[in-house]
Amino acid sequence: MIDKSKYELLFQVDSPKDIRNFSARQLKMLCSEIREYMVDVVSQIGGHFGGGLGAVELTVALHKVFNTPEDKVVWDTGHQAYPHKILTGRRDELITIRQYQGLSGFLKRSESEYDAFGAGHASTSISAALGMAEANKLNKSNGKVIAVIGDGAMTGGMAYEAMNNSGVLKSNIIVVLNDNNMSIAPNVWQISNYFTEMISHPEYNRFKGAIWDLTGKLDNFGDRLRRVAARLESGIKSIITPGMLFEALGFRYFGPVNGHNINQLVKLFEYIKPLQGPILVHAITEKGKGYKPAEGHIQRLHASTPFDKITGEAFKKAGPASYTQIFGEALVEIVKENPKVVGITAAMPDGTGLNLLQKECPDNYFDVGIAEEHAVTFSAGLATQGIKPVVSIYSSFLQRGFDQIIHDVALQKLDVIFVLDRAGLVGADGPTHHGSFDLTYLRLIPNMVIMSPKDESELRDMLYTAIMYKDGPVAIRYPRGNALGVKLINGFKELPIGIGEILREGADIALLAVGNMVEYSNIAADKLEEEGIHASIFNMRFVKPLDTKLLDEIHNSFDKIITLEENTIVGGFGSGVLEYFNEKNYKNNILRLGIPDKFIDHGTQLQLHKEVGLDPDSIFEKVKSFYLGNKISEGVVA
Ligand SMILES: Cc1ncc(C[n+]2csc(CCOP(=O)(O)OP(=O)(O)O)c2C)c(N)n1
Repeated sequence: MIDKSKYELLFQVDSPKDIRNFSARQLKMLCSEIREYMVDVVSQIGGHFGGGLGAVELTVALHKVFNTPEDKVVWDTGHQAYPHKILTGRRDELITIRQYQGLSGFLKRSESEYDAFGAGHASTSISAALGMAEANKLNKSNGKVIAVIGDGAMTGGMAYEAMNNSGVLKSNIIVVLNDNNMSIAPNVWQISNYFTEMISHPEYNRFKGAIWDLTGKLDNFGDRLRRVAARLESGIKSIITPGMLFEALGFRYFGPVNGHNINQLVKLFEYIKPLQGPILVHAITEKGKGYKPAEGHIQRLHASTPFDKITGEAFKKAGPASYTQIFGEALVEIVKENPKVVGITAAMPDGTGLNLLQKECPDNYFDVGIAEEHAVTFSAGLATQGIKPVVSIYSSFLQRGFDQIIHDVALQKLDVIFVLDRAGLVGADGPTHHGSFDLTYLRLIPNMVIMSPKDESELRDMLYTAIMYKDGPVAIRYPRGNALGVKLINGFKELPIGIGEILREGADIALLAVGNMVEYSNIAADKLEEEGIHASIFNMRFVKPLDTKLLDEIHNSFDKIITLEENTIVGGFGSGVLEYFNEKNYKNNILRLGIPDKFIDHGTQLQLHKEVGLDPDSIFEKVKSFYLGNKISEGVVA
């Protein structure tokens, strides 16, 4: 699949040690071979793309200059680390990335000693690197610690908390700001406007040129001149450079540098390597650098399914519209009728479907940056003034806003609507991105209404119901991927809060399902029929408040009951049913099916559903065994 013969250097590099003696010419050549290899691999199997292409020179320069893995490079978010994986002994395995049992698409400490810190969620690198730098002090180690963070990740508040703390501690930490002016969508980082203005200022460029002339000659002069030069440099910079913000936080600022000039980067990293205290290197890069079809389409090629190498066009799979699309369209319909409704995204307009609102009703649309916790409290503020915020955040990213949901929204009973896309197992992005916990972390919050649609038509109605509800926060959660393709009716229907429905009647066993598990239960029930087992299926719709009237009826009619949810088995829907039955002293046999209490790796959604026993076939087997009184290997029997 990969023609190795066209690579002159790449297949000689098995670890960073192999590049430490490379000449300037070889480094340049290696960079272009890494790019070509990334295009070769990712076009075949899909994956994150633009960020890695933009970080090639940074990666090579860091591994050339620093003594990794003893020196620690902490990559923020981790999607841009493909070149890092290629250089650190995982070149041949790259073809397995994001595939079941293959390499992770992000950083993973258990995968390589070069992955200094696990990642997947943004804005964590500086905090982690700072911890390592302080640990070095305590351990009396001289190891260097470098955090590499994108301008998108710099929109997350945690980065500033960590920088502030670094400045106070005066830690030996190097932060490389990989500034390509893009998040997944165009970045909403206000500071980048300031940078752009300063960088294009002629006076700044004159001074910068002079400083670089001087620092370029430093090797020929002694330490004293180095110190004088550093003072001069910082004196001038404190007046005019774009680094004033960082310098105010206690960082020495170097930049902006061309993040694609490998030799300049190597020189700079060699210069700063012996320096003490917090340092920030500001590298200007281009997302998708070096791959023509990505230019201008970089949003699409942030991460891609397999694509045509020549045109960059993704090979599309046909199928029903996604839940994301249905939600995005429904929200536009609602906002057009009711301009008090607004949509909020945390840097994921396309991923959440809010790009449709951005296009159709830009005044009702907010992208707040990669700042989920801020998104929640911002929405709470909007709600206090009679605006109806619909904040759409992936289930796993909303974990960031947990306290804000409790303290700023629910406690004040504010009408904020949380729309959780990517609930359940998301597939190739793996454990950092699985939406395994939301039913649990939302269910414990007073005043919260939680619903999950069985199909896209119900999603539309749930969104409308949430808009009409005026008694506090509502959460709607649905899975990644295509909906069922059911026919949609015009307009919306308001659903009664806390009321489920019976979808199928059978006297032998009751299946109580939420969300996508309703359809899976249906498929399993068809198979059970063939074996003479008649299951009733209840679409519970609401995880909170539970339909207790329906639960009472189910208690009266069935001995054996199974709950199904694509959420951790701990504390979710099934737990809620158990709690209710316990309160009522009901003694039915209950089996809970859900995601087991462990982190689930990556793979396709289908593979992962099979792995955890939540695909229709496994459900069929489990229901049958439970009904027949056999031992159940997965799932929890009360
Ligand atoms: C907490 C969190 N929210 C959202 C995301 C989704 N996400 C992944 S990469 C990315 C953009 C990152 O932009 P930047 O840091 O500039 O890196 P680039 O890809 O541009 O190199 C976003 C929003 C995430 N990984 N973590």
